Amino acid sequence: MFIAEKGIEGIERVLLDLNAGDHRSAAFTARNPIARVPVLELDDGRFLAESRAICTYLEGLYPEPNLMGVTTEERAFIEMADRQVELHFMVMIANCIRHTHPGLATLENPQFPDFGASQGTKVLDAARVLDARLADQPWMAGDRFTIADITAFCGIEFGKLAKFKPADQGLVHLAAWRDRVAARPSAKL
Ligand SMILES: N[C@@H](CCC(=O)N[C@@H](CS)C(=O)NCC(=O)O)C(=O)O
Repeated sequence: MFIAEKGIEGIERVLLDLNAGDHRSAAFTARNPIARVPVLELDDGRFLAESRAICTYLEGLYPEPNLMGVTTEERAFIEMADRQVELHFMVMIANCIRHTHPGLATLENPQFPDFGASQGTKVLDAARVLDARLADQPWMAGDRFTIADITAFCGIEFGKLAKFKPADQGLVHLAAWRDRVAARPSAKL
């Protein structure tokens, strides 16, 4: 989604089948020893993992449209919003699904369903905080669309596997924000 928002062309996409264990192959762990996607292969043959690190790199190469902040102050506040939605919203959604959904049993072995359920409760608490934030501002980090919106949107879309829908919870601001992001061309890829 970040690549699409930037309009970057020419990055070849290689899809892996995680349930088949493609990311645990020797060929892939040579690229990222912790066996996680995504990984960006640079022209000089090095491999860059971690979504946010990849985004930082692409933001440097393709500064427009800016998604991570221009001034030091703006960069810091966008990073704060992005890390909050990643670590205190998306990770809980991921853990809830990874520990409760049968389709994730291959990746999360052993699963701890009680832990997953507790994470699901915390997702709702975090979602209420985000809903309150969006009552006062149009986007996750303030008055413009940024990487924090991409991270939160990916979390919410993943959350569908746990039947988490902001509208069903009465989170009207979060639901309206989600629909605004979903209408962007980058969300349709
Ligand atoms: N912090 C990493 C997380 C990467 C991650 O967990 N990716 C998942 C797919 S969304 C994965 O590779 N899962 C493989 C597994 O759980 O074995 C990032 O932001 O890139």
